[in-house]
Amino acid sequence: MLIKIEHPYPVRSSEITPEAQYWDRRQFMRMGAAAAGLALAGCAPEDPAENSKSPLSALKTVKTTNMAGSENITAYDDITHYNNFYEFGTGKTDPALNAATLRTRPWSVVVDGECEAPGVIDLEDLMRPHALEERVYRHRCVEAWSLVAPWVGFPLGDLLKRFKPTSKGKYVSFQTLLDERQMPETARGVLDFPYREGLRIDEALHPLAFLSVGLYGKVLPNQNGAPLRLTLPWKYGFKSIKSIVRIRFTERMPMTTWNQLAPNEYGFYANVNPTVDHPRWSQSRERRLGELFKRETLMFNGYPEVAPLYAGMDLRVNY
Ligand SMILES: Nc1nc2c(c(=O)[nH]1)N[C@H]1C(S)=C(S)[C@@H](COP(=O)(O)O)O[C@H]1N2
Ligand SMILES: [Mo]
Repeated sequence: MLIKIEHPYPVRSSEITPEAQYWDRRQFMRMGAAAAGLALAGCAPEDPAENSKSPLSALKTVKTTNMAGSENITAYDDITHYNNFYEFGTGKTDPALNAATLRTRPWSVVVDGECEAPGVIDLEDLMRPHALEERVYRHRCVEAWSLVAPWVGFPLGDLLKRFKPTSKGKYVSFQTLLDERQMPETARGVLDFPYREGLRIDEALHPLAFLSVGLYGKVLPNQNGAPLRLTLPWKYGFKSIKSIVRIRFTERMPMTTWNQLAPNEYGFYANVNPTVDHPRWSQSRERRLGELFKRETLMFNGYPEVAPLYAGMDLRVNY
């Protein structure tokens, strides 16, 4: 991001969870603890979520979709200890250290603007109509690190449609909680808090756009944006706003935090695009957390199905 801090990530390749192991684990769990316990004790695949001794509760999902091909799923410890969440500090390990002060219950979200059914809705009521599913997505930060994570949540569009956006609802804006008592770092003003993000309505309704409430089969850790965050796998990470308290339908393109701060560096669209460099560094390659060598960054982060959203647009201008 704007504040570029050199923070070489320690490579611990032993912590990579090969995809096969994660899926084996899911099968293992489906077999039932009683039968599997005896037969497979000692050779059960590692479960990084359990190894982390996460006290977070497990979430029931109806299906899993792997949207990262044969790529390894990043270790739970890496996904939860290398974060951007400036409300808890600008260092990559700060959110894991500091986000325990965030209170995620009770939690309510204001939905308003250009829609027929605005309201303040409690998180439980917000989630109730939605069956939770698991999506394995690539995530690419504008700072050129990346990861693959198994998120739990539901499609953003399913939620938005419940509020019946009107024909004037051409964009959706999102806002993060701002509470200095829970987020003491926000007093230092490194960003113009509250953190804000936005999407064009057709982007928000695209089936890939996801609202996450969990990670690795469990409730979302605070540092990853509990209790509710966007997950937009074809866009740079900063679009995936965390700890959302407000969703607003608007007629005009909304202001967003990074675009407002440095419009020449961070566009509104922020689609992952290896052919358009950041003014201060290349976007052609990335380093996956836990891996030694860089890999090529893919157009739309490897999600070409979103290309029709941008048909006819010059992606050099609309970066
Ligand atoms: N509220 C808020 N949301 C945020 C950020 C932030 O600083 N504050 N950082 C963004 C950036 S730059 C990235 S890369 C992702 C990181 O998500 P992760 O920590 O779950 O990997 O969160 C995004 N959402
Ligand atoms: Mo990012």
